[in-house]
Amino acid sequence: MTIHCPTTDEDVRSYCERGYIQYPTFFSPDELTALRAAMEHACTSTRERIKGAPGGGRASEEYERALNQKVNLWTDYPEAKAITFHPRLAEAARRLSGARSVRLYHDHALVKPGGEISKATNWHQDSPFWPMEPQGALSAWIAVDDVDENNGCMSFIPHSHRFGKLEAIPLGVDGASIVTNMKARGQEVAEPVAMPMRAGGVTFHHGCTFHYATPNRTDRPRWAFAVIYIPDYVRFTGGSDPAGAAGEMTPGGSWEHPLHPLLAGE
Ligand SMILES: O=C(O)CCC(=O)C(=O)O
Repeated sequence: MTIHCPTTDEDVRSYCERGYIQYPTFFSPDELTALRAAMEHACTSTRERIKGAPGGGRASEEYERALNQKVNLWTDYPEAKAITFHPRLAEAARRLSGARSVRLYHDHALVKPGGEISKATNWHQDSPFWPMEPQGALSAWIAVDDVDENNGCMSFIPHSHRFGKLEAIPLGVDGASIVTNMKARGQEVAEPVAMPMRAGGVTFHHGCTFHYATPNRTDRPRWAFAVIYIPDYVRFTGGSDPAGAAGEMTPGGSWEHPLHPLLAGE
């Protein structure tokens, strides 16, 4: 099957250089209508944050002021699965990460509440939270709403993935920031680049790229959906796995498991 993937060699070069890339019109807004309905259902029902995790994987109230999150919607909602398994999206991730194939780590709805309570998503890297080595895993962040700096669009620091994996930054703690930490160590950190885009736009970012999202100053929640891809050259390092497969995988081994299905390549 031919997959019409927009990712060119120049895109791969730019992603490797900067640690992120933006596709402003990856999906049409109509392609996301069913996903949005599934996300709304998951977020307004009793659906756990992380299914099977102790206490449903509930995050602190402070954390939920930055993000209301539901992990692995693909296991419950065919409408979410259609996007999580979307061949063009997965093929873009495969090409950008220089992999022969990519597997799913997990998907997640990322809903930033609006209004006074809304908080920024602190500057952080994703990789310290992922049981993976070497680095190379990446996220596709899909704008389900139009996003800008008024309602919680993402920002990235160019080239920051080159710092490699650093410390985990708590998202529920005011002022915690990997940028502040690095500057305190005398490191030069580039200026951030904001990523406003219309619904249907997608950014990909490397697991070590510093990223942030503004608080949502509007009175409506900001809806986004992210899919995280594991390149074939990345091993499971042991420890916890939000998909619930940790006990059935070998530390140091591959991510081959039905809960981490192959999404592109072979
Ligand atoms: O949606 C957000 O506010 C942050 C998302 C994020 O940090 C991520 O997708 O890695």
